[in-house]
Amino acid sequence: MTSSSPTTLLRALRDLDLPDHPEAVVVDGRALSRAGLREVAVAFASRLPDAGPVAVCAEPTLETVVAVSGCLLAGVPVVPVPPDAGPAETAHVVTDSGATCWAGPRRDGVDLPLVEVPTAPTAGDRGVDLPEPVAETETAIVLYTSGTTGAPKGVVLSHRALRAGIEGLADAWGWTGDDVVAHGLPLFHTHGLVLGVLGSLHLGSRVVHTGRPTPQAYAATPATVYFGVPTVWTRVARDPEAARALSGARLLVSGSAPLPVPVFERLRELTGHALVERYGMTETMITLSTRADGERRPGWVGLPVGEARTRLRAEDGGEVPADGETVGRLEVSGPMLFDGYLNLPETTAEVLGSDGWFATGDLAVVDADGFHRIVGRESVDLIKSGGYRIGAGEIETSLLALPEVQEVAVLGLPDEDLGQRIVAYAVVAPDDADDALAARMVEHVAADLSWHKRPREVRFVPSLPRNAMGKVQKKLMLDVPG
Ligand code: MLC
Ligand code: AMP
Repeated sequence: MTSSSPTTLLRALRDLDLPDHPEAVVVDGRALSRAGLREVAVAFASRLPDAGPVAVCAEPTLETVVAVSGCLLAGVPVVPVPPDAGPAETAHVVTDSGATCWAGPRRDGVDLPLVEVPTAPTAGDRGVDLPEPVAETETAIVLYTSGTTGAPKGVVLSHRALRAGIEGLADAWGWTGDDVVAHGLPLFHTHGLVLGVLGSLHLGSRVVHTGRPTPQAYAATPATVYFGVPTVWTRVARDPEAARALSGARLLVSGSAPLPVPVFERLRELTGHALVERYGMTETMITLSTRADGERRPGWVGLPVGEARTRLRAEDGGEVPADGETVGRLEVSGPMLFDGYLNLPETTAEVLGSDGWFATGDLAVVDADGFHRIVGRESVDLIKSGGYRIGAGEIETSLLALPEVQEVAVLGLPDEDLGQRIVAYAVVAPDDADDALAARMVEHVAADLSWHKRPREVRFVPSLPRNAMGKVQKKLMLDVPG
């Protein structure tokens, strides 16, 4: 085993060496200072029955922040579970991760021991020692994310990966303890949890979770840095009053999906800010970003962040010229990469080479200055809707469980608000093809998988276009107007 330095992740929380604030972390209107958070997080960790992993029902609450922080301070792997995950998805995450206990609101079908999450110290909690830091190569978090087929995969990220990713962003964005970060994103993904919350607890900025990320909620939350997925920014751009309220910010940052150029332009008019756009993945943290002190170019995601390195490969594996035009497959390397997909060594080996380069599945161009533009994804089966990554395959599998559904193909169609909206093309008996079945299909996915994976639309079709091998020709379907 190679030796590794002790983790310094969550430095500002562990060391309490930067100025504290009574509202260092605010979620849903409830606040903790950093010292207060450290005390309850350590108390939570002391209640854990064993070395985990700990499944945390990651509602946007202070309890989620306490539980996740406690696990990280104690070096116990944490597994955030989407709070709206249906029984099938919850059971998969709990079983696949090998979680040994559950924190947060109970969910049907989960029979793990429940660990209470304190948000105020009780007498017995006082004076619990801060755990010694684990090696930074240890697993910090397992984030479940969709692939093109099958159930979500557990992305294993070490303390080192999170720290390297966050520190890269500190450099790119001039992000310091003087900042106040505001966002209203879910606390079970990279963007809202790892960057918004853990980034702040590492760098010492205050962080305010706004609740649902509405334009009004952002406008009502004073901050220096606002994070949003493009859907959030699209909605802000349609609300001039809310947009203008953000003019005094230091940075407005967009990521998790492509920011439409008209939204960039409209927000520049309304707020005076050219948004910082950054590109990342659950597997890689944030790879590319425009810089606080550099050029912001609409439609482009900028330069490698921190120690991240990128390269573009042609279909034959050859190099792609840095001419700003030739499209290549984007590959990434650096200390912020994941360690692999949990329990899936073969799937991991398909994308993460022994040379340390990870094939993202995204297509990009790079110009002579090293500026990158993301052109799209190689597979039509990975959908981004509202910034959520959703596999067409998992929705198809879920829908095929309904006896009426004979065949189904799920696509992400362009959508002004969500970027892509999930549309299910279903073959059913003519007598079954009615609104009631369509509504039941939507409800079925929302309950079986999760709310944000539900199709926004169901289209009944007589057949699906297939090639000679019987494979559905989704690219052909995308070209046909609905
Ligand atoms: C919401 N609703 C529900 C529900 N959840 N109803 C029943 N059950 C549930 N579980 C209701 C709401 O109350 C609301 O009703 C309506 O549905 C719409 O809610 P919404 O929250 O506005 O949903 P929607 O419009 O679909 O979502 C837009 C969004 C959301 C932007 C808020 O997509 C979102 O939070 N996206 C963020 C995804 C994300 O963080 N991705 C990062 C991945 S990490 P009503 O009646 O009030 O309208 C990553 C790496 C990187 O990508 O690079 O960052
Ligand atoms: P996730 O694992 O949920 O983080 O999703 C990662 C995917 O989101 C990437 O592979 C990209 O396809 C997409 N993505 C993230 N940020 C951007 C961006 N700024 N522009 C375009 N696509 C993005």
